[in-house]
Amino acid sequence: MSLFDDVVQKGTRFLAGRTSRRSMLGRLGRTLGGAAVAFPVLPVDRVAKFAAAATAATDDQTCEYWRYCAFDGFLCSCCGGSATGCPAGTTASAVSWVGTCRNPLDDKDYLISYNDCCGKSSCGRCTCNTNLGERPAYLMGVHNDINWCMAENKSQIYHCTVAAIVGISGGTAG
Ligand code: ABN
Repeated sequence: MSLFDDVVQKGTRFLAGRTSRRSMLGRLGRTLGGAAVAFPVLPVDRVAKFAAAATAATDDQTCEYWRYCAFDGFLCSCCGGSATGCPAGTTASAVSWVGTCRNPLDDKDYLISYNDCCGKSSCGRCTCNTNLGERPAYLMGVHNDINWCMAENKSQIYHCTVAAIVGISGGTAG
């Protein structure tokens, strides 16, 4: 047996005599756990997740778009209109509800007016129900769970909903 083999064998026997398998596993587990905390795993995955959330917040055809924070209905931007414009053949309800949404691009709060678009059957695309700050019908100005086409409109048929900025916290929107 070479000297190297002899040293390794003695060292291994020494360790084996003093260490149980369970304590070895425990120590190994603690080392691996510590490494996971010190060097967080999957950094690329986290970056991708934040990037996707940021993109959604600025895409007006997703419910995550920042202006839709108090939304209830179908996004007109998916129904032939836009975030602020009713599709052809429909008109904006005379009565709206409002919400206050934070724009992630400037970190400011904006007053958003939501109008139902009336005159065609339900669009059925891009359902969105976010309801931030929404209240029951005793506070009509912030109540969204109702067909506002029923209020003083040529047609009472609901199609989709638009979201327009009407003010900024601490001033007015330009
Ligand atoms: N305000 C949107 C809406 C329309 C019809 C029914 C419920 C909610």
